[in-house]
Amino acid sequence: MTDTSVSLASRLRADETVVTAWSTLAFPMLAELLGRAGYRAVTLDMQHGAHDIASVRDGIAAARLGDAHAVVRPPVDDFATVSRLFDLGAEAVIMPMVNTPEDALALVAAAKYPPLGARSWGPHRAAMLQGVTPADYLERANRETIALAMIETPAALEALDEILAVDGLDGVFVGPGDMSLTLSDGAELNPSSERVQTIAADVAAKAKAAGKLAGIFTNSVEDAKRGKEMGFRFIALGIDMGLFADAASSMAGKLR
Ligand code: 3PY
Ligand code: MG
Repeated sequence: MTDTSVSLASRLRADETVVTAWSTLAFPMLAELLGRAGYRAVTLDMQHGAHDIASVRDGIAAARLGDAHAVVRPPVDDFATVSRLFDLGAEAVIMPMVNTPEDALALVAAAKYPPLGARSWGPHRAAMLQGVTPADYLERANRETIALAMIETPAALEALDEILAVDGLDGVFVGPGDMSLTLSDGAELNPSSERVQTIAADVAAKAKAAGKLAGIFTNSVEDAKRGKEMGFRFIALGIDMGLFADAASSMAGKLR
């Protein structure tokens, strides 16, 4: 069971490893189920998953009910939604396809209140969910809401040092699938390749040197363990559809 009164930010900053489930099915109860099943965090995916703002609104509360930290990935370049996700109680946002320091600055502007950013005031649901007063929410917000920039293209790798230097950006999150696709100009999808994994290790080291958090998406227990050894502390492992399909085919196979 996760103690969600301890924030995701404080866990990660204390170098704790947090594994997140990846939620694509827009049924909030599944977010609760994943938390109750033992995941410390659940990431609701609006980029490739079926989540919309209503399922995310309910999914964030459901994850919390299941004692899991709620994280959301918004659609590409949808910076306005970032503020809204924090307003709804997300503890972290993973922005896909951040390719330039300007993208990272736009993320920080949406994620952080002044002086770091330009987030507009209205975290009513977040304060209610976390059981804090608006004043307490404001006092903690810039520290406790985590903005992560996905690094998953050659452009992002080229600009990595500048992205990591953006004040207010909490960290980076490697997308090895897109990285394999973009590095090979569409020829290969191989998130576990040595090339991608070597680059991922470099991203983790650079993030650490810059004093930023590092996360990664993984497709197997082996890759998750490898990611942890590389220094990643926020590790995605297990997509709801895959978990369900594996369990279903195993059960159906037993009955055949
Ligand atoms: C990637 O691997 O590209 C991702 O975005 C993971 O979802
Ligand atoms: Mg991706």
